[in-house]
Amino acid sequence: MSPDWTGQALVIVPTYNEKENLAKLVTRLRALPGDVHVLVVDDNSPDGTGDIADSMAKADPGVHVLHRSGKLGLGTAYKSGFGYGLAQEFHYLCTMDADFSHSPESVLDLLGKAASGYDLVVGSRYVAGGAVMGSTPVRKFVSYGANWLAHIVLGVAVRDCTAGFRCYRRRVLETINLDAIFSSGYSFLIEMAFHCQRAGFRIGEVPITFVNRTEGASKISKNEIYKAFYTLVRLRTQALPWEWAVRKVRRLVAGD
Ligand SMILES: Nc1nc2c(ncn2[C@@H]2O[C@H](COP(=O)(O)OP(=O)(O)O)[C@@H](O)[C@H]2O)c(=O)[nH]1
Ligand SMILES: [Mg+2]
Repeated sequence: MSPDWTGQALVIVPTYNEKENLAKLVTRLRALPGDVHVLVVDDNSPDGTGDIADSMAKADPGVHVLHRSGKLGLGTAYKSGFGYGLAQEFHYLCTMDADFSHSPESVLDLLGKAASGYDLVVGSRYVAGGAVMGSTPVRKFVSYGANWLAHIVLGVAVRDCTAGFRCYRRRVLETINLDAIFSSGYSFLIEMAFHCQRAGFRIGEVPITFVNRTEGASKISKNEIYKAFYTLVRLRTQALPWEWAVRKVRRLVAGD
């Protein structure tokens, strides 16, 4: 029997000014097999995205909405979504952008792999079969560079640790102390990948074709790029004393 997630999956979609994309995206997600629910986490988008989400939620109990007071960052939007999804007893909590960079149908690939025994599944541009379409050379360089640095500096094994297209099993989100995650913005993704690996969770990747958005504007700023570098340094320096202590205890136990 193939793994089943029917009625157990929630896709968290953080939104800030996504009025061109949201209704189409939610419709495609709700058309997936297995009654995949959708949670929109909207930060009081000035373009009225929150109202679109509300009217869809009114018409379909499988659509949920969280409204926040203002633009509080991508990382904290994920955290709010996780809190909601855990309280509602979902077992698979996925995250994706609202802008169709992540194909709604590929959610099934994430869920399939998670349900087959993986704790975190990442929709990855940088594994065999993955691709990037329509991105500018600068953006490609930044994304590739951030991933390379996360690998070199932090030892993160996930090939695409800045990807926001993910599926977490609920036990991951119950185990990792989300309140202790420092990053409020895009760096949250690197930080979560790092903590999941350290906690020993089984992490898998499925190839995706990332298509740069054609509607609406990207919200990533230069500031977020600087913060990502700071996150790498911060996590590295925090991790060092801890690793030293583990090595010491291991040596003591081994008696040398
Ligand atoms: N709720 C919320 N959503 C955000 C925020 N910043 C970005 N987003 C959403 O997060 C997703 C990723 O942002 P996006 O602009 O696509 O980033 P990019 O793909 O790196 O260019 C999109 O669905 C955005 O609308 C934020 O501060 N709050
Ligand atoms: Mg995007």
